[in-house]
Amino acid sequence: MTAPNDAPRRRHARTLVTSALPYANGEIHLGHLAGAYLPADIYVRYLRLRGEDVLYICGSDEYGVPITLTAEREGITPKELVDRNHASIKKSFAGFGMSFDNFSQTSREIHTETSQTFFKDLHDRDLFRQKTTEQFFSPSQDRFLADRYIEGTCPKCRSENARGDQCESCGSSLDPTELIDPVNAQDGSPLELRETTHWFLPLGDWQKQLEAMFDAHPEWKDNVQQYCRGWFKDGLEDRAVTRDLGWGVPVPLPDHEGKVFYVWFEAPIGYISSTREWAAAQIGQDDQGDPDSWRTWWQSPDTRLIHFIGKDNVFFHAVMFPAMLMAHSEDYVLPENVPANEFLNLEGQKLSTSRGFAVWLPDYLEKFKADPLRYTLARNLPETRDMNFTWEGFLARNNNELGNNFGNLINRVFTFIHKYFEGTVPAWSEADSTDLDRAALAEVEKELENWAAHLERFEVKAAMEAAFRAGQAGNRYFDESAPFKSRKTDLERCAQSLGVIIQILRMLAVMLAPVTPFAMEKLWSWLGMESDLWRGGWDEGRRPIPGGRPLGKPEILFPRLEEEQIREEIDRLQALLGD
Ligand code: B3M
Ligand code: ZN
Repeated sequence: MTAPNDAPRRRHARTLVTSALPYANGEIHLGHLAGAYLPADIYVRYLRLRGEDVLYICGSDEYGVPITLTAEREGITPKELVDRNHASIKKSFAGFGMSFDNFSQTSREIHTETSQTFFKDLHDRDLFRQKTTEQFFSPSQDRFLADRYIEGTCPKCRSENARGDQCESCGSSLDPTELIDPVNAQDGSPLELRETTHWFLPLGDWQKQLEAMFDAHPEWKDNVQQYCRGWFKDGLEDRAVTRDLGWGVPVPLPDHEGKVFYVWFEAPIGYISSTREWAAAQIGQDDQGDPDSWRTWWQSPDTRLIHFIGKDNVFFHAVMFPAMLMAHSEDYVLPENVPANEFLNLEGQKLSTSRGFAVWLPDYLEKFKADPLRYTLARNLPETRDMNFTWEGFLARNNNELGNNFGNLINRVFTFIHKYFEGTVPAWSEADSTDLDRAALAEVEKELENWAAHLERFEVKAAMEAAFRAGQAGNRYFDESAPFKSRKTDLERCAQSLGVIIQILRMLAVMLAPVTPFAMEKLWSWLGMESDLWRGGWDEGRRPIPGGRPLGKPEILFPRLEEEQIREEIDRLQALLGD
């Protein structure tokens, strides 16, 4: 049997996958996971299963005003704050099973150097424009203020607490100079307008090429295509790439004291820095180590670059960063796809981190395992519209789907074989198959193909539906072929049925591996598979397991959860809603 959809994928030699760099100003919550992280990890694990060359890059995004303010509030330095948050984010991601090849920090030296060199390349070829504008300066804090830290009266609705970027009362988006009586939002102190000079990337210069990139990718998701087509229609504007701030990568030019890169200029370059850091770390670990091997991943035309993001980051990944890559004097690859997800709601409401209305990953991991959350989110991914997470839904997915549909089947089969067949795969053969056997195997194989075809198109939710249907087919076959009955009447028939079910479990292990990797690594070893699941396990997963092979002793893979275990979580969220 030929593997599905090989042709389009094999044109590429390798795939570089990135997930949006999480902002190091707090913890990861479920909204983040469902947007840029879990779908990417599932996709990467799928490619590894297929034996493809893939590199999965991420890191924390550590500059910008909110971090300075949090650090000031806590009485620590910004570097202390981001180091602490980075460590904690990294730990939570590991607990959740995120399989990054490298997870860096933008406050590291390698990123300073990479982003400064990148800037110089464009600057020295005159691709930026310098402009002088007037911006609000706080004499009491001795710094320029970002728009959202300026407050005043809204010129449109006269509400008194409008922010410099927008008025929450009437929803108008504002320029801070439009505010009546603007003051420093933090301490109410007066402001002065001062002239300041900044560098801008004229995105309009790259619009034609950007549009050509979009034309070449009609398969990109509607949300990405539509947002960007809208911006092209209005005409792309110049975007500032520098700011007057103390916490950021310094602009590497003379007479630029106090100027740093705008976070959205340097953060995407963080993907490159993190790849360089990975390449440097390979030296000594493998003989091929070469500090320049990062170039293969970014500059070789047979690399496929995929950015997983939330929908609020579309502009920067589908327009701004590609324009920067086009502008660079070296040939960088452009994104092959930018799978952007919509938002995840919680118990029917918008997440709000400021109100504490969210579920944070470290809290979750203190009480529950990673697999059930990965599975529940994967079944509810906001791929084409906003989706909703509820604790009741989580309980139901865990008990009914992971527990009943998959876990029980696996457990019953293994226990039965250990009890009556000395723990080895019962003698079976394709030649001895009945119509029922053949139909069941064909159905599960079909779902395995559907599963792979969906993942090729970044349709993780649909892939999980195929896996679920395959589990249902397995259960139906177990009930209909009824080895628990034939054991007493026809031992050969019984052995044949169990042999067939082992083949079904082998395919289920493949389909569930990317979403519930902790449990499936166990099942893979119980099945006596020899290959590394994450280095081309797919091939072995497609080959029949012969009779006579010894099987491992099973344990419960997906323990049931009880209502009282989620009660506390529901009550905490309900209390917040009541406020
Ligand atoms: N840090 C995501 C966010 O906080 C942002 C992503 C950067 S990716 C280069 O919205
Ligand atoms: Zn207003």
